[in-house]
Amino acid sequence: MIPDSLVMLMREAEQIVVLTGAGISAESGIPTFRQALTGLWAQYDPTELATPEAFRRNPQLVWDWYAWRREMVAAASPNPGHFALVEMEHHARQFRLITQNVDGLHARAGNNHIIELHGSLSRVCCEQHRHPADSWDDSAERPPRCRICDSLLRPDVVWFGEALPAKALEQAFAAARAAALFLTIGTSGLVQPAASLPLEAAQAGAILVEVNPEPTPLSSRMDYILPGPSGTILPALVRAVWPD
Ligand code: BV8
Repeated sequence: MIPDSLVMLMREAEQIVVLTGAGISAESGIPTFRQALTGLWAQYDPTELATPEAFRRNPQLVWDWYAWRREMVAAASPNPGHFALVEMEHHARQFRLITQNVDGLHARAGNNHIIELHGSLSRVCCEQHRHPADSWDDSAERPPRCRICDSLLRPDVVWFGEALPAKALEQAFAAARAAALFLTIGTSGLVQPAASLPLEAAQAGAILVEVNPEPTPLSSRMDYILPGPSGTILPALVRAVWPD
């Protein structure tokens, strides 16, 4: 299932760079963005909820949506796909992991040097000055207020229409340009600027690999497509490349 030529390329690669999306967490039971969100949230479009406008319009609804997602992620565990990337980081000469995900599962699996393009569900800050909040009481008022400036607390994630953290973005593009081999895993390749990273890597000469059960707008640019769930494909890939 893993082409021999890809096995050789991965063994020889000076730097392996990985970009992950919501698909790698699907087998941990976390719904992807485009999968209909289960239960209470089925009637909302995530791209409508994950915006500053939605928060201004209905801060409690947005705060509650993220509280629901925080609970779901806390109850979830990394899956074999996440652990295969920890193995890959261990074996690769140089390795960079860039994620669009905000669920923190790569860190919980044991990867280091993770570039979080879109922030993290586990972090909360205030909307006015981004003062971090490591605890809050939302029994009285939801969203709770910042203890320093009294503005509303919000999740420390990047909403649609918001700029990505400059340092993370810079590190991600630098990694893409230095990649010998660039894997995109579990992403629909629809959200910018993350979706430009594989193309940036290709322009700099990287071999592109896609791991996804479905084709995506990026598929036509790939050198290798490994069709299937990352929880199965990634462990098989790591075993084929580093069998010891
Ligand atoms: C920006 C955090 C500029 C929040 C996320 C109009 C106005 C403003 C901006 C825009 C606009 N038009 C376009 C844009 C740009 C916009 C954008 O790209 N929009 C899209 C919808 C067209 N981008 C932005 O707004 C970005 N900011 O441009 O700012 C700017 C500059 C300066 C100053 C001011 C502004 C910000 C984008 C970040 C948004 N935040 N997340 C939260 O999570 O709540 S994005 C969010 O959606 C995720 O983080 C992720 O990135 C994205 C979902 O994508 P995927 O991860 O790919 O997930 P998806 O569900 O789509 O696909 C899952 C895939 O997995 C599928 O392919 C499936 O087949 C596969 N899969 C399923 N199961 C498995 C699997 N794969 C493997 N194994 C399996 N088992």
